[in-house]
Amino acid sequence: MHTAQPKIVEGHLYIDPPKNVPVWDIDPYDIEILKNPAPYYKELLAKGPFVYIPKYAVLATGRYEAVREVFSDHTRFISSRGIGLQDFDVKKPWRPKSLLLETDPPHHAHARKIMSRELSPKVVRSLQDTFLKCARELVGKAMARDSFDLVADVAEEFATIMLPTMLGMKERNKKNLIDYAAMVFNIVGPDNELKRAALAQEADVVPWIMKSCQRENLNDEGIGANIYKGVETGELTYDEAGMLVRSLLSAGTDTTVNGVAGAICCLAQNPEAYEKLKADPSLIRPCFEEVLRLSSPVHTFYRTSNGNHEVAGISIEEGTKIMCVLGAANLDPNKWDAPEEFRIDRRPVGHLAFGAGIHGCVGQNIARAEVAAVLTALIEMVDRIEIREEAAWRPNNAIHALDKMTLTFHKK
Ligand code: OVV
Repeated sequence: MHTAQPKIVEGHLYIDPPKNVPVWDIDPYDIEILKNPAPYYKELLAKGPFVYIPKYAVLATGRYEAVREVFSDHTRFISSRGIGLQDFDVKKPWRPKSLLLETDPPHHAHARKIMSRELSPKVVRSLQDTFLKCARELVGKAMARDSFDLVADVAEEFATIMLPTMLGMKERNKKNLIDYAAMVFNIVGPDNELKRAALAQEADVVPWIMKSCQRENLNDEGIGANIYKGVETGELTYDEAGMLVRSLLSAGTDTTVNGVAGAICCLAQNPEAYEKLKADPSLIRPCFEEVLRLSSPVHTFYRTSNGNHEVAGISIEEGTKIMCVLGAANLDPNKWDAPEEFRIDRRPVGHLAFGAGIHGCVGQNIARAEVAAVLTALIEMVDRIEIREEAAWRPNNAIHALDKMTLTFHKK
């Protein structure tokens, strides 16, 4: 006699559509949707707090209130089973789980405490001059050219110079950092071309990343060495310290690239906003919050329901993967007035670009300081941003990523 096997879809348990939830026959990972998600976000928001997507057997939400509730309740909606489509209780993860992203309390709190300390406001302040110097150099170089690519020449350069500098990495390898980031974020998606291409790169990229996380490949001055100090005090094992450094490489590259690129892209597309920013530098920080709300560099992450729970009157079965569409939540008209408008003085408190709850981005103050440095350099030096070739998008299963945008910086 054989026992019935549970049905598995995309590495997680199959669930039937819950009662009262519209079934939506769509592939949110279709390349065209990943490149231009706005119409999909609109439809998702219009359909109600949740939809069931049969292709992946998941519940999806883009509504601000529902996404916030799921993200804020780490006891019901957990991360240790993975923040992508795959359930780590069903199928083994592709890499050892992150001690930060893919854990729950109480383990999570220990890693989080160490990382918050190493990325504290004091650390951020100590890095400000370094960020500004690099920003001025890159803006200057871009300005000296007739035209340049915002992504490759400014955003990727900035992120992959600053990350190794902060961490104290002895070797900088732009390509490996960019490729690893693309892998990590594509792999949280479904078994599509993007995920398969990412997995195929493993042998070329992962050994270098793991090597770079080792103590001997970090100098004595950076955040990396500071994390390893926890080994001496007995707060961490050597391997755990390496894993926390790995988290910074995983989470600190693509997010920063798209934070920087997103900011300059929005300002290029909205010249009146750029004029306003030049006239009032105190808008630099609110401007970046608005860029984050409008562009949501991380567009989608999941949680897994660890029991039978209810959100917005909908029953959610144990083992359900909940697709939380941050990009849609940041455009929800129930939350934001004229959500499609870029208003640099909006001050969009509560946007979900950095997530929410205990897993909210631990590097967010670093990100803010980095982009503030870039925008400071920009308004000091650049009078006008001209678009030579409009933005093209690089499809990714979790990142709304700019691929290329050709610009000219006109000197002040
Ligand atoms: C992709 C990502 C985001 C945030 C954290 C991590 C990875 C991690 O590896 O800890």
